[in-house]
Amino acid sequence: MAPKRSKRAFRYLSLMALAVGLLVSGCGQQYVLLHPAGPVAASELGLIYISGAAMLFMVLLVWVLFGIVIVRFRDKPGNKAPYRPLWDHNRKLELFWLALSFLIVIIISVPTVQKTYALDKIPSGTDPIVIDVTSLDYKWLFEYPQQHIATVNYIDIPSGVPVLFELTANSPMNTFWVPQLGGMEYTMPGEVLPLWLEASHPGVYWGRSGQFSGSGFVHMTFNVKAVPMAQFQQWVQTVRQTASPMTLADYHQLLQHNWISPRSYSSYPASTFPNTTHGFTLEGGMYMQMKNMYMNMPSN
Ligand SMILES: [Cu+2]
Repeated sequence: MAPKRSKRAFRYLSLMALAVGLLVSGCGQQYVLLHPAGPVAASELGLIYISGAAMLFMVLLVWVLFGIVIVRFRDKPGNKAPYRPLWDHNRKLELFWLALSFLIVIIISVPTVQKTYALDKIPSGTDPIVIDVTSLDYKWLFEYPQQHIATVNYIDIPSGVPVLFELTANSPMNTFWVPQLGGMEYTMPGEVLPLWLEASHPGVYWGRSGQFSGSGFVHMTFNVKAVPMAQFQQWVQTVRQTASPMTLADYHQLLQHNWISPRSYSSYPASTFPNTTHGFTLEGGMYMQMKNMYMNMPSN
């Protein structure tokens, strides 16, 4: 190729790379993770930015050094750069990049550990709304122990109030995830894990299972509708008055391997959610019983 043509090809290629870069960098509302709607998610986004910045710094540093090296040490007539084929190490340089790595690990880990512990506790002075979450095949069951109502595949929560989710599973493991409100937490048979989240403003926030759990996994989505407290109380009243109660038979229906549309129940049987202090009840721990069975097997 003639030098002039290769120069033109290079120019086209750079323009194309620039265009692709611009097209894919459009960060719209579909990237829910980057649009936190509550204090937990906002705090976690801060950590994502810190890690991202630290990684970007390293990547840019390597690219810049790479550029300098290929320009400066290129084998061309009149190049005055030193040629030292037997050079193998430099204590000062090694100390420098070792210190830099340590510094970056400290920059990432200090705020991460701080925020992880800080986010573990519900802000004091506020009474959270409690929602008991059970992941089933392939649906989400939400029980409100304070309001004595239950829903499937959707929840209403009051905005500006912390919500304490108590998470378990009566199915293989899943991950409870509402990206705009905060990070994921596992739902596991035989375990109850707490996770508190809060929506700062009214809105509808998309939630889903973050862990593949079988053929109906894709249907394990739910909307979290945050509304002002008065409207939330109103909704609870409406569910109590208009929905039908959940019987044990209904609960066993929910355990079937299928997927269903969102629905509400005016009440639910006391035995469905595992009692955290008294171990698992018969209805709450199908998979736990299996686990016990395996654990009690003779191990010879
Ligand atoms: Cu993992």
